[in-house]
Amino acid sequence: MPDEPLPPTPPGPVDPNRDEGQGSVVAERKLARVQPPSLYQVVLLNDDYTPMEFVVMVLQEYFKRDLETATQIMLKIHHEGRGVCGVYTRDVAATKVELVLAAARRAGHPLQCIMEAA
Ligand code: TYC
Repeated sequence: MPDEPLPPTPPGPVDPNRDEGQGSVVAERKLARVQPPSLYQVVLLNDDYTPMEFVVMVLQEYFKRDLETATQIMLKIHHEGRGVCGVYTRDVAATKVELVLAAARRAGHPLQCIMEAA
């Protein structure tokens, strides 16, 4: 939970360098706030050879789209040249690109899949 507020500091002034005795450890509160991860969209590109059914299957299998949504996205790519399949953190997006390209090559299709900063 990155956005949860830190618990309140203990009451009274605390000198982090005060001598607490031999072997003691003083934990200083740091204002270390994590940034949300960068997001990437995975994009499919149109071509003249990959069958529509294969693209719909890819959208269902690798991007968890239902048949109707997958068909809509495929048709958008077909008509407009490209379409966003989903938005993910960097490693997840890169893995999806690799899996889609591997499946396309195995099936003998020239389908292109890329990722770009969202
Ligand atoms: N244009 C392809 C055809 O007519 C279908 C297609 C759609 C191919 C989307 C790739 O990313 C794609 N068979």
